Amino acid sequence: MSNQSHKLTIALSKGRILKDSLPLLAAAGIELLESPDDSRKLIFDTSHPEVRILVIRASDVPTFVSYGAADMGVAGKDVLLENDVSNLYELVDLQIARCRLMLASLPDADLEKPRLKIATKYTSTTREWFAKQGRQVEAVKLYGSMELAPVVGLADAIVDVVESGNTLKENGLVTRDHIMDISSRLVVNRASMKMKAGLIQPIIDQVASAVRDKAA
Ligand code: PRT
Ligand code: MG
Repeated sequence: MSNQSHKLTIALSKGRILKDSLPLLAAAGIELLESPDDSRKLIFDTSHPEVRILVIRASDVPTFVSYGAADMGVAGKDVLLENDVSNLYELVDLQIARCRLMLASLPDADLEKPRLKIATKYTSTTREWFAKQGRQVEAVKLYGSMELAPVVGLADAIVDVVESGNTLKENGLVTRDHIMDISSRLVVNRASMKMKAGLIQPIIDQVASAVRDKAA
């Protein structure tokens, strides 16, 4: 268990977000004391005596931060769009874990037909995007392996994030539309922002400055 001296808790997720967030947090004097890759622990102390890091599922980050179980976190815009973010401030576009939210299907699929069925993790974003074009679609919620859905006839198309495009290609799918560009954001609990501004604001400033340096 972690001790109680921690004043600030940051939620990250294993994988690309953790890997790409760590150099940015290091610029704010926050470094992990051990690698989460070699550990089954979920809470990690850092070089900053007042800061600890939680390593959780990517899709759970907005929940932990919304409820104040973490004061801040890093989450993909794709995940934020599917969650209630009314208790969060989205403060910095970290320009990491970048990808594109795409509509994809088998090459010959007719996407103009009525009652289109779309398999996706991103049901709200999908319905909204089609609604903006005056189309109502059936969004079939999946938690993974979206690429399989058109191949086995579960859906006409999928909406998923794409990086290299290899996953689509290996499953015989082609991109049909580019819905939006995605990157990860630094989010802060609204109450924490007020109560812990002295601790949080310098971290935000240093992280934002590290993002600018990287882009320059
Ligand atoms: O753990 P959990 O299932 O809850 O979440 P997760 O699997 O989405 O977590 P993670 O770490 O994989 O993704 C975290 C965030 O990274 C996402 O919310 C996105 O904002 C962002 N991101 C960037 C990606 C990708 N690139 C990406 N390529 N998230 C997922 N992928 C998937 C993609 O859907 C495909 O299945 O990776 C696979 C490989 O992609 P290709 O196109 O390179 O083949
Ligand atoms: Mg994943």
